[in-house]
Amino acid sequence: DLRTVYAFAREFHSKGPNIEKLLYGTAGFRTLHEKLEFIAFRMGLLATIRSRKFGGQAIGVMITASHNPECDNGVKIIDPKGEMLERDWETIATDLVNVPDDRLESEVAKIIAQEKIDMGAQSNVFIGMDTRYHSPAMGRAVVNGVRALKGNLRDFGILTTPMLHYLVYTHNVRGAYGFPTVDGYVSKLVNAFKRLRGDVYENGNYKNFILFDGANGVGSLKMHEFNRQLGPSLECQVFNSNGKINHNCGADFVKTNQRAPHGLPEHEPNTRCVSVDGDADRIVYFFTDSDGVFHLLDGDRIATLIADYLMNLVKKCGISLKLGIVQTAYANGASTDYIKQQLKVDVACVPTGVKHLHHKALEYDIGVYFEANGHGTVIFSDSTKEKISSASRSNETSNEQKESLRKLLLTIDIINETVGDAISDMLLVETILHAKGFSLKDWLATYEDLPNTIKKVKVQDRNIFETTDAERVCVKPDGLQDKIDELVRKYKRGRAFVRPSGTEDVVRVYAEAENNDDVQLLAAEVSILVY
Ligand code: NG1
Ligand code: ZN
Repeated sequence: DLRTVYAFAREFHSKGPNIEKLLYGTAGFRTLHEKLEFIAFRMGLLATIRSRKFGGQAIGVMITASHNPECDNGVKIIDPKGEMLERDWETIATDLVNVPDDRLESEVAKIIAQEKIDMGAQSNVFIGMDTRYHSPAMGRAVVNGVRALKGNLRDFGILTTPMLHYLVYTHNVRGAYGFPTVDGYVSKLVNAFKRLRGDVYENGNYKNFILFDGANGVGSLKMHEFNRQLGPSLECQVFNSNGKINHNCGADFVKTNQRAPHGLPEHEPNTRCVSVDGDADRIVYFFTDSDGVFHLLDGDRIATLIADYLMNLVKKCGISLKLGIVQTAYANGASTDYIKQQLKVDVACVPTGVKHLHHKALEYDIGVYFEANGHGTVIFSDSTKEKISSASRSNETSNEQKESLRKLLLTIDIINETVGDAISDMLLVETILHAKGFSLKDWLATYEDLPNTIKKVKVQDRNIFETTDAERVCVKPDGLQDKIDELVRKYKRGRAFVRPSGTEDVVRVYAEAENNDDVQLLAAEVSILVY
């Protein structure tokens, strides 16, 4: 009954006179939390309608602003296969959020008509949220949206973003991919991890101790649940678990500032450390060496480590599969060279935002995709999985090959293929370092990063900046790219690009060059052009 919807909106979740245009961006809607309640309500409506379109398959609504400061929040929708919301519906979501209160009713009716939704069909909305203090209020607004359209819902409370993706997907495939509960998720990952590790927890330079910066977010809470099941196989000491979310800590702080987070407990030099972000879908590794020098191992590193490991494993299995790595323009130039020249693996560059990376990775038998900031995962095509399981059943497969196939299958089980997942990525990296007998120093030695920096520039209107070629070339304003090229040419191994952020009201300037002084100069010069 659309009258009820309208009444709800007016009374509890009014948009009011707000006319600021809001966009469903790369991470859904994200802004100051005060501005978001009516959006959460409307996303509750939309998720209910979307679920009916799929005959009652679960649709997820996640309340989080990920690595943003505490004052921000956000809301995004998860599609039935655990993927990000389909493109066309991003536009529908944007339109729904931007109509004034008195047009909400007709806009909802329009969507129902256009999408031919049977409003008598089943509907299931799964809700999850991060640990921000305003997330429960946003969650209630989503609940009200779902109830207004008489949908069913399950509120899972505090969850990591990747957990909600997993729950939506496993529910819809009726457990084929794993048991559709948080416990089922933890067990799936930990069981595979333990079986790969075996009884020998340490190997060569690999020690089974790690320091885990939870960014004062949901990752720290959930890591405790993992720890209970991991037992002695991996000793993971969690810190930054109850302060202000992302404040002076977490993956974004560490990557952006290229320094260790606050709150790091006393430890031996060279100890393996990780930082995740506020909703635990991003991870970076780091350590401080015996000279007190900080070293970062970011998403590019993780991608190359995983690709190298999987390629060798596939080779040993005696099957042939095409593996590719997908990066964005933010990938360090040295990592791209290493992939091409040393790993000799296909590498693609796509625009920022996980959905672009995910989409491109689908083109490979095994697609490894990571943003430099540590957001990413690996996906295996259906035919790849079929090849692997039929090879492991075949009489022509040698025992040695069967052992490699067993490892490959377990590795797939550790991976959350639906979306980047900090904890799953960590367990995978730990498995690889253990198998190789690597310390972080050994891993770091595979290639040398070019010095680099990302600057934020506040501009009057970031929408005047337009890019092409996976954001590496700026086509508007006119002439800007030529000036950037001119600057870049002055620096050895120089590279720079500018693009408007999709999540903050800034233009981002990236620069890299052979030495740090050059990087700072180049970044400053390009920033002045933008400003
Ligand atoms: P924007 O604000 O569009 O640069 C940031 C990250 C992305 C991605 C999104 C979504 C950088 C440079 N950008 O996007 O990689 O993670 O947030 O959260 O890190
Ligand atoms: Zn995140």
